[in-house]
Amino acid sequence: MDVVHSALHAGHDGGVELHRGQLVPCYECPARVDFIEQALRAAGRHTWLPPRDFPLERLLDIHDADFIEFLRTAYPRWRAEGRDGSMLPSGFPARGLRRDRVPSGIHGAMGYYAFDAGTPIVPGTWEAALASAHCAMTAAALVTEGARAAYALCRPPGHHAARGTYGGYCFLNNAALAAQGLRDAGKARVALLDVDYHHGNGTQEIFWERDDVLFISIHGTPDTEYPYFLGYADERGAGRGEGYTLNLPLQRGTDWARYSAALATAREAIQAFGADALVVSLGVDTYQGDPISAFKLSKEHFPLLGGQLAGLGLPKVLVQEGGYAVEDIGHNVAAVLGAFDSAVLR
Ligand code: Q9C
Ligand code: ZN
Repeated sequence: MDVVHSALHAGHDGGVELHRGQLVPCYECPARVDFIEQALRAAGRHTWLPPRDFPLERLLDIHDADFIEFLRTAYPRWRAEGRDGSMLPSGFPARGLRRDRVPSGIHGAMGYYAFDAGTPIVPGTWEAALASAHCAMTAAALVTEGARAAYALCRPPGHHAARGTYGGYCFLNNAALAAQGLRDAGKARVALLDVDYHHGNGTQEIFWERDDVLFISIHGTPDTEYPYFLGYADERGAGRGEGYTLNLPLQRGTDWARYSAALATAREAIQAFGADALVVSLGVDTYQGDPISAFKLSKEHFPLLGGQLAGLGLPKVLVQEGGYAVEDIGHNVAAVLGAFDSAVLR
């Protein structure tokens, strides 16, 4: 399978996050990519490609222009105040506060565009996020040019990033950009299946009112799990998009039996939709060893997950999202991709 990868991810490093009341090194770290790369190179049947370049305007199909401008200039603005280290916000426009104007100061602006204090911006963040988005867009281009499947080794991840907000370690919505790329190249109906442990709130928001992209997410219930404020089963889309969002929230402790039942429901919905292509937001933080998640999938289940996805028989763009059990992330990603490779000819 084609693997699209950029070394620029490594510049997004050294950040701290507010985690359960403490500042800790960000769980979303460069070593994640090193372990994935190692495992995929050991598998030996992948073609490694750099991302292509795309005009900045392509981001504006998915994100607001002021948000892109904020991300691009955020760290220099922080530096201009004489600060270094991680940029983190300390206040948000919650209920009762104004969100009709963006404060001119960097601290207020950060709170306006962020929705958590767990997503540090550091000097290399913008370049890394842009390269990550380009990896996903390149993978989509490869599929529109005839590849049966392509994998974007995206870091930072993307599915929490919405039209004009960032959080959950995500800045640009890589999977949404890939789906848009498929649409622009003539795939009429695109299914986007999010199997990351956390609800893909950003992707859901972006496609909420669209009927050309079906969004399905299987995730830990927001009643107890991040991002807490989106991802319930009664969220089904609006306007033309009504019925084109499907949330399958599951309890903490969910095992493969329950997980695979939700996966079967997702597969049926993708088939009923009549998708021409599939984007997978591939988080492997459903793994039992994940330090910030609570599902019970073990190593033997990732080839089964891959087989279920591959068996849909559609052109597929796989986009890396979460997975924080760093030592095992490579094994689990390679297990999913391995199943794709053996099923690709079917
Ligand atoms: N430090 C992805 O898997 N952290 N994002 C919650 C606050 C947010 C996960 C605790 C977890 C986001 C792409
Ligand atoms: Zn996640």
